Amino acid sequence: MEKKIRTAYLSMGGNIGDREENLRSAVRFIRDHEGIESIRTSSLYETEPVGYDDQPYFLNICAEVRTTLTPYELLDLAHETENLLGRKRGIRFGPRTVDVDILLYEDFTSDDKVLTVPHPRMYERAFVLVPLKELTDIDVPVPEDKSVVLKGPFEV
Ligand code: PH2
Ligand code: MG
Ligand code: MG
Repeated sequence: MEKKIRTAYLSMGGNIGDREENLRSAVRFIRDHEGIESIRTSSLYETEPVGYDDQPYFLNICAEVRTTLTPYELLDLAHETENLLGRKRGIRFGPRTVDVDILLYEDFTSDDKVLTVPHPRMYERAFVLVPLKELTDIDVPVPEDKSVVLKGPFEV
């Protein structure tokens, strides 16, 4: 049976090492997966850390993927991507090479131990909403927020 193609939105960010190159590697790795039909990315933003102050500024982007993966398979791919880039789990909200979060997956919702979609904190975070707004007309409140600064186009 042919698999249906779904649209999902990801948030990606990091603040350790070569931040931009880490995001590029992450996007390439996701793009090259057989379950990903296409990926479209936002501009690149430099953002003030949220949740834990004593750490470097982040680079953040959002991505729209068209995928045949289920939400849980997409989550596995997000974790594989983080592992590839050597992410070590440490302080909650603390420094990381790359974090890949599922924001939205069509009209799918879940709130179990493994996956919460929509992402529970996305509507509070300018570093998510500002790049997300570039990719979709869905109704997201976009804060006027100096904590998020456009760095320019993001090219993979
Ligand atoms: N991710 C976090 C916590 N804080 N702050 C910024 N600016 N960007 C992030 O991607 C980020 C954060 C937890 O995932
Ligand atoms: Mg996160
Ligand atoms: Mg995460």
